[in-house]
Amino acid sequence: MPKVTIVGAGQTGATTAHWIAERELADVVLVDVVEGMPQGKGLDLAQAMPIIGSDAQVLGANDYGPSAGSDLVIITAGLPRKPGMSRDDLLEANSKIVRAAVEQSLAVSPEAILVILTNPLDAMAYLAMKVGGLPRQRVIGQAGILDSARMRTFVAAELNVSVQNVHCYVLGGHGDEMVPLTRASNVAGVPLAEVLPADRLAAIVDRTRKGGGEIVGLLKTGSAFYAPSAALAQMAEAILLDRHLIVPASAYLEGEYGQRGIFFGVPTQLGRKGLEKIIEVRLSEEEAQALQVSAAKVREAIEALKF
Ligand code: TXD
Repeated sequence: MPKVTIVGAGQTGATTAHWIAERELADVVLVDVVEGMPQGKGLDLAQAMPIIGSDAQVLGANDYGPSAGSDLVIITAGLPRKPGMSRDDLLEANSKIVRAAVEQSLAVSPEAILVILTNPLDAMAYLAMKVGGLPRQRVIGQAGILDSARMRTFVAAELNVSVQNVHCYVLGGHGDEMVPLTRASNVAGVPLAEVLPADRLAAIVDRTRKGGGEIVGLLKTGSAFYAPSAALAQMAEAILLDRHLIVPASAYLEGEYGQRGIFFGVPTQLGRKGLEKIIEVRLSEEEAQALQVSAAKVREAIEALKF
């Protein structure tokens, strides 16, 4: 069985371990700095496996020893937002945490692919690639699957259709300037604009952009974790099972979409080597402009990084 290390055994980390182990995608090692907590969650999850019928092994630790030889390292370690905070407010504190996580995990798993979740997402993925000295194929940030899933949920509820019939693509940085591509989004192949009145579509786009903040405002003590961890599990599956799956994710751009030197949400193809391809779709003038605004925000966060 492949091996996945999840750094950060908090809300998203532990729930990701749950999805991955339940689906028997890999053995899972949870690493966290809090004494006893990852061990306790690991043991609890391991004891759920006989009931679920999965032979995945789950284990928690405070050091990286047990994580040696991982195929995939998922980094969720870091502070989440509190109400009123933007994702960029987390930059300084989380930089140190992500840096340590990358160095220590690669020291024992030099071949691993890294998937980053920690916010501010695009800047943290950039930091991970630079600190690890890795090619862009091996570092991918999670944002787009989640943002697109939020939009899919809202559209499906509005039209009373199965979420499986709704396909949405949200690109750009993982901030409130993200860009829902309404032209490329559809319900069973029919463009959204043909099935939703313009004002309803605009309301859904707006709610999608603020989707993370909506949940932070409700939870008050943390941020969303069920949908973000489901997104991480989908990326893990695409990579470990070499699915060549096309999903929106944050990747390092080398000229695609007119951007160079930043991580940015784009349609990616994921498989055993990590990022296999960035897919370029034709954009309207308006979409291209919105992406420029979003890219400028991401660039600002990356320039603020000190490492
Ligand atoms: O779509 C996305 N990219 C996001 C991003 C969706 C959801 C959450 N997103 C971000 O992930 C969020 O803003 C945070 O920056 C991270 C983690 O969110 P989570 O909700 O899981 O936070 P928790 O529950 O506070 O868990 C973080 C854990 C906690 O147990 C800490 O003890 C641990 O990280 N931590 C560490 N683990 C290992 N090593 C170090 N250095 C470390 N520092 C803290």
